[in-house]
Amino acid sequence: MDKLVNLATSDGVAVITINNPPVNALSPGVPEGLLAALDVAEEDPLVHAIVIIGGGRTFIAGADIKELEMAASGRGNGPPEFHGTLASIEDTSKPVVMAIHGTALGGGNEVAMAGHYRVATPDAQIGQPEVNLGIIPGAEGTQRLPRLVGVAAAVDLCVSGKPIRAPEALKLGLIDRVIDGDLLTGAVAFARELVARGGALRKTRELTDKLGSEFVDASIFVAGRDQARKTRRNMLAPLKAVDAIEAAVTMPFDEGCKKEREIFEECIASDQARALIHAFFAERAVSKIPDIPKEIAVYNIRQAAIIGAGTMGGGIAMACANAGISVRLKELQQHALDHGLETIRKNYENSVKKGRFSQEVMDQRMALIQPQLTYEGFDQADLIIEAAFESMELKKHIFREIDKIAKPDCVLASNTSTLDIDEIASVTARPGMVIGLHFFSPANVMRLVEIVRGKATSKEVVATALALAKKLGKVGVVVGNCWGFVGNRMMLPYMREAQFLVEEGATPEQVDRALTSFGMAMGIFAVDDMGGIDVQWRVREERKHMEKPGLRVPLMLAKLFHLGRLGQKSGAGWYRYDENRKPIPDPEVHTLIEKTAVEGGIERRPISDDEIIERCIYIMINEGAKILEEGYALRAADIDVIYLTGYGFPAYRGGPMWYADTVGLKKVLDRIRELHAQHGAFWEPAPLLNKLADQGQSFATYDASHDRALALAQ
Ligand code: T1G
Repeated sequence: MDKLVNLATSDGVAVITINNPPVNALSPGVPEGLLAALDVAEEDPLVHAIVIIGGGRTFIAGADIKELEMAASGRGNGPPEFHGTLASIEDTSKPVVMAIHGTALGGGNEVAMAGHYRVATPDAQIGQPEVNLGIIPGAEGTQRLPRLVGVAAAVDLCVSGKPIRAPEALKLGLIDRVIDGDLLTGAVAFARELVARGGALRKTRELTDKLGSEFVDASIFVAGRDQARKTRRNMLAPLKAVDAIEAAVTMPFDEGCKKEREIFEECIASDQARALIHAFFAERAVSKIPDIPKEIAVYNIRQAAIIGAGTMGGGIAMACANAGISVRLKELQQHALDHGLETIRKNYENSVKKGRFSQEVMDQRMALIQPQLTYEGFDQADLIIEAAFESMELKKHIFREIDKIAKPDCVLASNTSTLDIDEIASVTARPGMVIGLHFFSPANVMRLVEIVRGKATSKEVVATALALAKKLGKVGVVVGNCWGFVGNRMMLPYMREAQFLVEEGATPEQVDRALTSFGMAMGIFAVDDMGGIDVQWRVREERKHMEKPGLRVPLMLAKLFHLGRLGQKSGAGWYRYDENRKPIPDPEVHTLIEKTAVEGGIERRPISDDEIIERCIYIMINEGAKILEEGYALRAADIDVIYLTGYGFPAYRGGPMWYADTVGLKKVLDRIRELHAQHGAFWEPAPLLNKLADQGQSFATYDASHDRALALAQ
């Protein structure tokens, strides 16, 4: 056969191996190779059974998403089609056993379900994650899956997009055996048993016993649509997946497949699919740093040490322990250390209660966290992370101390969210080993880590930080060292604009409602209250000297701060909070805003939700463009990943920069120019935005040409 698919036969069993690294995607040539191998095996009289297996680390991880990207943007020959391949597998006259290891995802599981039997290793992951790309299964998965696992389980797998492990797949009837030993050996033995047993082959498409009926399943579809609306807010594909599975119950197999195909093509032509496919590749591109070669040496992080057991320090310690890295956790005073450790324990106990992992796993993780009041053992650490109070003087003091203690190849990191990494590094004798690791609260949950590259930070240390982020199961995005780096630098004008909007006539709850309808995970005023009005106020005070004189300053934050309305922590901020920390609109705040506006000479007027979205999102886009042209972010796509994984921006909009491309840079710029005329300097269009819009370009084309330029520069 060819290099993508090969065939080997021994003792009557043909083994077809797919070799399309890195994840055996169904790229062009793979289905064709599969068909060719099947034909040979089918024709070979010495062959009595067939095993299909993936070469390398996984079975088939789905259709080739690059092909889907082409199809979604109307390029290429349309979305891939696998009907012929699937029918050929299923209609083979000899038992076809699918041997699954690693992942069988999307088209991978659809190929597997076209086989007559499936076996898998215990840790294999099987699922239909297509909704995460804004599409539905498009290779008959919505028709075969309910026939194997029942309608309810099929709906859950396709709406959640979450894979299941082999033992659960066995329970559901998706696979027929879990192979503990060598997979291929086990699969071939299973195939031989089938030959010995003989009898008719089980074709998934002919199975109906688990389909129930339109009447019986009606409540499942209602529940499925509710689940989709609740857990995948505003997303098209999860609802469409339920429609396709419903067709499996109401239509014969072939009609159901046609219906699925129609829905699939509708989804792949949607903005949501384009945005989510962009997000998929953007998240994988962040680790590619043009001037850092893939094979560069990285420091091995086995032992970490953290300074500060507060909210951030405690969360970072958990993230390390969860990844099997032992952690020394230092605090100044016993009560602070006890409080930090108690919070960690409570978090783990909650996870055990929710069945996320066992008590035994909790104990193992707690055992990896060593609380202490001294620097004992810090001289053995491979990484020291400072997570102390956000004060430059305090951080410099700590870095002077750890610089004296740490071993030469220890990476020194600060979890600062805004302060100058170069200034912190300047107090050490090893600025090349200093880097910013900006985690997001709760650090044991949030996926984003902004990796702040200082002027002196070595390439090895940057690569080590990227590898560490991957090891912690997080997304590390390399950013430059400017105030607030990327995420918070864009957050500041966003918060400011939202506060101007309430001074001019909107209410905090109206702004938050518009933002959450747009898809933001939380409204900006709810975020403010969660982070703490005092924290915002301190950031504002620290930045005062950096603000251009004469520019408008939001008036409410100081009012709330001086009234002691610090947000959730004080029971009131922009909202009032009940005992369950539920935000309640507060007439007192409305009155305070109206009074403050009068004092500030601000005329109030009705504000539309569209204006709220434009002003809150476009100000971020404009700041993002400035960050790009100043070189503090490598790609617009990196900015998107930061907002998708750290700031609750809706994935189905692709991130702020991709969203700008979807709206059209010309349209965004025209509106920004209007706002500039109305509201002044804060809205001065970024030169890069001017240039790209005037040239009919997009941030996506900017990234492509910029990547090329950077690659050429190396
Ligand atoms: N197509 C093309 N490239 C893929 C790919 C795919 N399906 N999956 C991964 N890659 C690339 C990825 O871009 C990266 O490239 C490298 O492989 C390693 O990936 C018909 C239409 C399998 C769990 O949604 O979830 O089937 O950056 O860094 O962390 O109904 O990749 O090195 O150049 O993520 O070990 C459904 C997507 C498709 C699965 C491995 N399938 N992949 O994770 O490695 S739609 C999916 C993943 C479909 C059918 C429909 C993960 C993984 P590069 P990685 P990883």
